[in-house]
Amino acid sequence: MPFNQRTTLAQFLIEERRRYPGVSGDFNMLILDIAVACKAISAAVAMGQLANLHGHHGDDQASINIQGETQQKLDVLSNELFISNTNWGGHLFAMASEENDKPIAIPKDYPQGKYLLVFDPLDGSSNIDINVSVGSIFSILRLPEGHNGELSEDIFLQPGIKQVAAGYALYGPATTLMLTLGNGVNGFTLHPTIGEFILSHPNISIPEDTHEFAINGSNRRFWQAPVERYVAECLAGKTGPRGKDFNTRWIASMVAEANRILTRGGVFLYPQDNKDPSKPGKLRLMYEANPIAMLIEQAGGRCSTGTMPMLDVEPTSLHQRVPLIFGSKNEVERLERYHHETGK
Ligand code: AHM
Ligand code: MG
Repeated sequence: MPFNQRTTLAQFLIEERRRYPGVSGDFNMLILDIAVACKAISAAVAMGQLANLHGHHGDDQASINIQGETQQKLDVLSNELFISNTNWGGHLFAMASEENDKPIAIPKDYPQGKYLLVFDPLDGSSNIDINVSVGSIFSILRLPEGHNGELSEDIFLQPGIKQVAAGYALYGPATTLMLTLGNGVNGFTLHPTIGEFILSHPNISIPEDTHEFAINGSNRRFWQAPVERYVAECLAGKTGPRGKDFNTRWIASMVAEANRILTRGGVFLYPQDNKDPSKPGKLRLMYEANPIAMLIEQAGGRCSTGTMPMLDVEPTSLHQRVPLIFGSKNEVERLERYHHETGK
């Protein structure tokens, strides 16, 4: 299709906004700023080894983030790009990132706005050095009514159902942006020479059934009964209780798994297990599970902790971890049923 018949991200946002007369448009500018951050990160990731950005941050003395994980050089750069491309526009009151222990203030030189931006600047970054897809995840919340103007962690602690928008950019063979403004999910592909995100996947809908599931099988000895049962039944294939063969997938890059599921269905599990009782799952609620949950549910899929809908979880801290199950509706509902049946 010729370029002049394509819808750019800016055009898409403006046309969406026209449906709600009287809105300020601040929000559109924020999404466009996030898109610029993602393009900058995409460019850095695409340089690969040539940019000398592979490996750990801090030379020989690798630095460790709040999660206790080693920061890659590209984690640090991506975090800086996310912050510097979104903090100046006057849309945000504050931000929070996977890479920062505390909330991030807007510099005094810039006006403050009414939104909060929560993000994981480079998800799946253990995959950078091996040239496997990584991505950036973001969630937008409103500053709570009647806040006292103080920057504290508390203002971010809102359940996922309150998200105004969410999305991710995936830096794969093509760079794509999946976006929900609370009215379905639309996918955009970065045109590499024009430098615009172009609407390529309108109104995404996840098939209700699937024969693909993704879980890190190396944790099997720690799984709890409902997950053990679900996986065993899938692996039993055609002659087992499910009566069909399943494929397994594990990319170790959640954005890439989410993208597969938004595109052709499937189910992803990073459940609570018995490995470390202090950690209820590996992935983080505020900037991994919640934005993915909003996208998946807006596309007709389902996202759950196993025992409750993800979007209803009341957060207690910015970096809290949560069991995460998402994907094709009938599979996630089955997993929820198994959890309820075993009282887990
Ligand atoms: P990260 O935010 O530090 O990159 O960690 C999150 C990633 C997810 O993208 C992925 O699903 C998971 O960690 C992989 O975990 P594992 O190393 O257990 O396979
Ligand atoms: Mg992450």
